[in-house]
Amino acid sequence: MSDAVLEAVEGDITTQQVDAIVNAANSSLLGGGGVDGAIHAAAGPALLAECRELRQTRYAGGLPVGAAVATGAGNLPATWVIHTVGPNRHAGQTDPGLLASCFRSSLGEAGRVGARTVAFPAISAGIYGWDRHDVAEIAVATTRRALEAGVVPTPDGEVDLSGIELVRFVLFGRSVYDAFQRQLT
Ligand code: AR6
Repeated sequence: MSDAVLEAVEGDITTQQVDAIVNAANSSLLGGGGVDGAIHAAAGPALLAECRELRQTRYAGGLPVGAAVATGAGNLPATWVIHTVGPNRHAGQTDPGLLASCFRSSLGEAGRVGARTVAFPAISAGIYGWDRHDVAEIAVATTRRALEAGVVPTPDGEVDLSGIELVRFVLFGRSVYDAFQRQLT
């Protein structure tokens, strides 16, 4: 049984004082709009340089939907940015398992690097067109299940999540915040 705290706050993920923030990226890892654009703008060029390096090495073909990878965080208060690619509903990616995988894989990366506190945005609830209620339900249920299991399977083996003390969902706007808060109470 995990005693990690799960909470929702309304705010900007780029200013969070946590060990790792999760980025709702795209497969290119080279930036975009929404929270991805905000994170790259606040982190500065060091983040983009690390992402370019990943594209030349481990993820030459791009980061797959549902996968996650951690980098440093440039000028952000966080130590790590964990990039994940949510399913794009506008492109027909409607499988909730892909979205659940984003949360699970990101927690796995957090565990792997040793992050104790992690902030998530509402992955896929913006440009990628998912309903905020569906995102909130999948995010909270998947996170609870992974923390209770205490481990997540990853392509490189099982990762221990017992060091994670806090998962904070950082939501832009009242309606998304309310959707998450409903799942947490
Ligand atoms: N802090 C917290 N949440 C934010 C912030 C912020 N600074 N900015 C936006 N949001 P989106 P997606 C919210 O579109 O749907 C990018 O171009 C936003 O209001 O950022 O996964 C990528 O490169 C919404 O509730 O991500 C991809 O191409 C949530 O974050 C694509 O968008 C997610 O919205 C990914 O689309």
